[in-house]
Amino acid sequence: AVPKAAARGAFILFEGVDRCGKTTQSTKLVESLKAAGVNAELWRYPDRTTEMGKMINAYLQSSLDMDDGAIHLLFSANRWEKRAAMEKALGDGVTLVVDRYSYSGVAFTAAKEVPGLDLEWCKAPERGLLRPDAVLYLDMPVDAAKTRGGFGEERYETGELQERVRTHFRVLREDWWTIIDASGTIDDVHSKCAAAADEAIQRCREGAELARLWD
Ligand code: Z5A
Repeated sequence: AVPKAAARGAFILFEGVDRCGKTTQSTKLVESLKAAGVNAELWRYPDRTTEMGKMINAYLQSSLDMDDGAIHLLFSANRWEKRAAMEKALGDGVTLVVDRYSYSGVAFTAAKEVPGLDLEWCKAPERGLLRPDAVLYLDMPVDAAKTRGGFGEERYETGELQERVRTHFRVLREDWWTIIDASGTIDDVHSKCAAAADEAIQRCREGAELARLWD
């Protein structure tokens, strides 16, 4: 008999405004998946470790200036440079828990309201990248997120821009996303994330195919 192909891993994405808890929850989810015997890894965008990522890091920390269109394309290229590695890991059965991705890319650039860089322009370079199997959108008013530690240290961390980012996330939302109230305790939010992740992992085990943005 032909051996059955191993199940692929799931692509589970965390999105939401700054300080809503994406890093906390994505880290916790990977720990709990590993403890349950799931082969899981934490990835994040921007990936500041690559050459492109280093330029993005310098831009975010305001030590480098760049045209708004150019930095948008660089954030996108930072996902494209990792696309094949993501696809390989998923194919090898690794579940990828990802902290931010294309939706942040589109929501942030569109929120800058630069003439010509509308939502459709922002989405264009993202088309063809892998589509997540689940988006866990941590929902939280910007005013509440602002009270959490660390807000205000990087380029985009102003209340006004974050409000517009939240509005754009709302436009980008699709009905298959899981919207999670991020104002609960870390454990409450985690249990909701873990349930949604289990469901996505199960779907992938049952043969759900990888899709692409924005098909
Ligand atoms: N950006 C872009 O423009 N284009 C792109 O394509 C991409 C990104 C991918 C860097 O992102 C910037 O790049 C970001 C978007 C833009 N700009 N901004 N602004 P980043 O992911 O590197 O940003 P970050 O600074 O690492 O993460 P964050 O979004 O600011 O935070 P978070 O990950 O959502 O939250 P956290 O670090 O888990 O938690 C924040 C604090 O709250 C921390 O002290 C926690 O202990 C606390 N916390 C967390 N959960 C709770 C609960 N439930 N209760 C109480 N306190 C909590």
